Amino acid sequence: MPSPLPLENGRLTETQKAAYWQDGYLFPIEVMPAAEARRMRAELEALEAEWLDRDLPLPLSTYKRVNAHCVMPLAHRIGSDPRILDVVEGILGPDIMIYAVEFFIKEPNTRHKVSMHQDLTYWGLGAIDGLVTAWLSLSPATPASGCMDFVRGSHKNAILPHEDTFAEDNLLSRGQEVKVEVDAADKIPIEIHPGQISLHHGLTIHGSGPNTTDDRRIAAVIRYCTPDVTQQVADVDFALLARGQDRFGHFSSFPAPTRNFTSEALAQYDEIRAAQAKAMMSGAQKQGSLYN
Ligand SMILES: O=C(O)CCC(=O)C(=O)O
Repeated sequence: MPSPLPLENGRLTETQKAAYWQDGYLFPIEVMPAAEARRMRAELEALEAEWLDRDLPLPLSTYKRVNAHCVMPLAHRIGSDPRILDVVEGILGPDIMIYAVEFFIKEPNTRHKVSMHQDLTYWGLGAIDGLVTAWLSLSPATPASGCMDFVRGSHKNAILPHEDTFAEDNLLSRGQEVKVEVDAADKIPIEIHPGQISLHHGLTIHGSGPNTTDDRRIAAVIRYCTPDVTQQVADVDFALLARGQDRFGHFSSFPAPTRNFTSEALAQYDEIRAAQAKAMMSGAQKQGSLYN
């Protein structure tokens, strides 16, 4: 198991920051005790048990997978965690917005995978440095459970051509796959354990394989950006200020949820989903729901 990087007072050192900009990723970074991450998992699983058979407008899996921070206080709390923000500040600086929080879950012994892709391809935000993903492990992420694989230095590319596969076993919205051959030897497995995060740049080529273990592989995935980032495809976009100041006003804000799936939050969710769909599905051959 790789040893966590030594932080200085919970913050990245200059060497670690340089490694992020050189490689396009950084891991493993311990942001909380494993026991605390396990409690978050238990909280998520209690929510799943309580809400799976309730009459929500969309499947529960959609709310977990896309913009969970709009409707689930747990997701917003994770995105606002000062220990994660202290680390992210070393990459983005003092002004930090939460663009999205998603729970990426692979059930035990399933085929689901994530094809190799660059995150920024369909978000309408351009090829920017001002977006970083913090991927918090709530259960062990190992090669056997389908941890992510990163291609070192690939964030130095522009947005590369992608192909939509809409493959049923792919967890991405369009089953998008970068149209370059990635050699198996160039895939760095990002093994991390509960309470640890990895960071990756929005242009880093990455994906993940199936979960071949008997446990669920669960991650809380937070996309942070700087307030100067602009939505270039959709008419409007949404993000919440987590730290510092927003001197630009490029993103619309909304109230953070205080209870699970309130009717106000569900209506807000639909508005955000409709706005972002314009960027997410732009140029897709097949129209359909954003995620399932
Ligand atoms: O969780 C995974 O396996 C993939 C997640 C991913 O693609 C991302 O966080 O950008």
